[in-house]
Amino acid sequence: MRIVKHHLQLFLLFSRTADAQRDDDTYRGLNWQHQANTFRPALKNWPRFNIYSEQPVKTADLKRKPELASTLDGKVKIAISYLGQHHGIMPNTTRITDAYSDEASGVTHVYLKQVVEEFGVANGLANVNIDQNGHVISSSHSFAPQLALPAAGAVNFGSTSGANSQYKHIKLALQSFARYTFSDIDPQIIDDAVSFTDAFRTAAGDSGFVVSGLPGHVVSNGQCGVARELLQLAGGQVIPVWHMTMQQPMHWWSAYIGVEDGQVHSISDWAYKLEAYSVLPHNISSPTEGSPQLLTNPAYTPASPFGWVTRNTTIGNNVWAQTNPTGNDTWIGNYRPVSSAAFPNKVFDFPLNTNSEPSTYADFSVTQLFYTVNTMHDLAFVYGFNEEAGNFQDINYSGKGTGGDYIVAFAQDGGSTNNANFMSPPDGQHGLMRMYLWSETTPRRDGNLDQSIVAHEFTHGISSRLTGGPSNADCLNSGEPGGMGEGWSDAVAFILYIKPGQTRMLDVVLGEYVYGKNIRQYPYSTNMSTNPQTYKDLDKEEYKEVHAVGQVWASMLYEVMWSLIDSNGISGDLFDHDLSKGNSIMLQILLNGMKLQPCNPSFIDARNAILQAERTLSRGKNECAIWHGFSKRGLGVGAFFNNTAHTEDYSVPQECN
Ligand SMILES: *[C@@H]1O[C@H](CO)[C@@H](O)[C@H](O)[C@H]1NC(C)=O
Ligand SMILES: *[C@@H]1O[C@H](CO)[C@@H](O)[C@H](O)[C@H]1NC(C)=O
Ligand SMILES: *[C@@H]1O[C@H](CO)[C@@H](O)[C@H](O)[C@H]1NC(C)=O
Ligand SMILES: *[C@@H]1O[C@H](CO)[C@@H](O)[C@H](O)[C@H]1NC(C)=O
Ligand SMILES: *[C@@H]1O[C@H](CO)[C@@H](O)[C@H](O)[C@H]1NC(C)=O
Ligand SMILES: *[C@@H]1O[C@H](CO)[C@@H](O)[C@H](O)[C@H]1NC(C)=O
Ligand SMILES: CC(=O)N[C@H]1CO[C@H](CO)[C@@H](O)[C@@H]1O
Ligand SMILES: [Zn+2]
Repeated sequence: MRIVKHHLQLFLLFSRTADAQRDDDTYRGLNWQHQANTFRPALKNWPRFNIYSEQPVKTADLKRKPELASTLDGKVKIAISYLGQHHGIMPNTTRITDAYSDEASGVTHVYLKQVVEEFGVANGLANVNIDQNGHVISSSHSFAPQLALPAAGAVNFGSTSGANSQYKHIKLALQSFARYTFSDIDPQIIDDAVSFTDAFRTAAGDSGFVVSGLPGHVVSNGQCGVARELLQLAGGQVIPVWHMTMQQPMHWWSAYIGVEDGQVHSISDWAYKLEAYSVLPHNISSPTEGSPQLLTNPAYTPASPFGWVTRNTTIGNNVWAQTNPTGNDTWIGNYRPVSSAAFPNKVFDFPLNTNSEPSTYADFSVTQLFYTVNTMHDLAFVYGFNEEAGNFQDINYSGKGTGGDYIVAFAQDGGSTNNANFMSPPDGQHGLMRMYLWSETTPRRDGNLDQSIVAHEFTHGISSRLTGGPSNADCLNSGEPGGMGEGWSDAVAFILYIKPGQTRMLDVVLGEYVYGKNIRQYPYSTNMSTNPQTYKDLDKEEYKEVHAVGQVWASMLYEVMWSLIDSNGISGDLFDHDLSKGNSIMLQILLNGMKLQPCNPSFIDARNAILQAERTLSRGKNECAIWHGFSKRGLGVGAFFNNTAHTEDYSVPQECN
């Protein structure tokens, strides 16, 4: 294990003394409202362009030529004519790539590609749909405007004749592709082994050649198809690109690489994978709230562009999940459930029977832990705990931050009981999560099934990496800062499970599924009798322990959350990242505040960072709501502390009264 001891930080859940395709959304189908999105993962400056689409029309101009409606050829003519009349597209600038009549619907689909000389524009596409009577029912196109196109004869692929003169450009492109996929490709290998054959044509009719003799770790069969095409860039220019297609065991890449600059402008993976997990969904915190469901492709693409699983088991870029009955530190060889589906699909569908001992549902348990940690990774990514901010990922696709640090998550860890913990070293070293069994009930219960506990543990990773920067893991270790670390973890755990319809009357207890009762002294509540904790409590002897301090901090954050929800409402799905809603604002300013605050923050530093985060996010619109939340529990404008005492204050700034 690469955890350096003096950087090691162990966060316990609680202290005994105080008592979470095609069917992937690459293919958006003919949804007229969407921009074409055939390119992924989203590269910076990836080509975005407008789609001009029409809603279905009731009448068409071509009613006058019913004879055309009886054949496919006729319908293609209708399509071409329609594009000319309605979109100004000249027939000599198009190539028909596909056309067929769908038997079931009777609709004829005509697909076209923009061409300049003989070269297709990869993202200059059109389609026209025609009903049985020859009426155009809808159409769309993303053709580059004529003005943006290269002048006649100006399209340059090094030389249009012969592959060898294009060699240096191809070499540049291959190196750039290899870098993108994190494989090494020695220029010498290209020099020595590569050969070119003029014999390649894409399904869409673009021509090029085949490059052979490439290293096996770059392309499985050593071969790569290279077609000459054009690409519209975000800025509107249309440039020559190599359209390279390369097959690897896990991927089948389709990349568009600039001829001149060797830049990967766009890349997509034809390996559409199905990932399915039978688990408690992310908004159901434990088996008492709901039953497992089979979820397909739950990965959130912007955060996990290649899905969650990189092999046939619970191993991926964000987390490796496995059992750990010995409680040891090693994970590579530990037990993991194996997908029941044939590669590249992955299906983890295992039974859960909570009436029997956890060991009987180890497969389910590891699957659940893998799902919950990945979900937390993706959600936190959406709210800014990304590669640059030091998140936990093996490969950092953005090239920012440090990779090599997926989370090692132990399910049913035998090292202890009735607890959970997380170790969070600096960016670049694995986070380590241990989930123990709980012995308060018969049969025993499994901490993995309580997603709020996993969320709590994961949040230690967020707060630890965001406070003081990704490479400093020593900012929330003990005392008040350490206590706030516990508080943030509880806070994220309750924020995740707030649902539309709930109000500030809601009291939240944590860990009830595994522990039979609240693992904290008081429920999180906006009722001061139910939860009386205030800033001044930090002076009490029993509040010297981090989880006790954390309860005070989280109790304040609970007030702030409801204050924000009272004025902004509740988003039904935090993944929507709807920053007009109270629960989403809350999660966002918590994470932004962590990035803003100093190392070893005091309550006051952290409160101020949250206020500043709000000002940056919403220009003070919610500032008073935040003050009301904090001041209710003694952290008002006049609160202060010195080495011996915390002094409460219940006031808010004048403009908030
Ligand atoms: C396409 O046809 C139009 C009209 O016939 C003509 O003006 C234009 O120059 C042609 N464009 C090309 C690229 O051949
Ligand atoms: C969980 O989220 C899904 C999708 O947003 C929603 O359909 C479902 O009703 C939610 N369940 C609960 C218990 O909130
Ligand atoms: C899973 O993958 C491993 C390593 O790639 C392989 O050895 C094993 O046979 C695979 N298991 C199944 C059931 O496909
Ligand atoms: C667990 O670690 C201990 C101490 O390092 C070692 O003696 C023991 O063999 C390990 N057990 C297993 C099953 O790896
Ligand atoms: C707060 O809780 C107390 C004790 O449970 C209860 O009597 C009181 O009505 C509650 N207050 C509100 C405003 O709900
Ligand atoms: C700390 O603040 C308290 C409350 O204002 C005060 O009574 C005490 O004297 C201060 N202690 C020190 C060492 O300044
Ligand atoms: C492990 C990993 O992915 N590291 C990469 C993160 O990004 C930087 C910058 O591109 C690379 O140098 C690392 O190799
Ligand atoms: Zn904790």
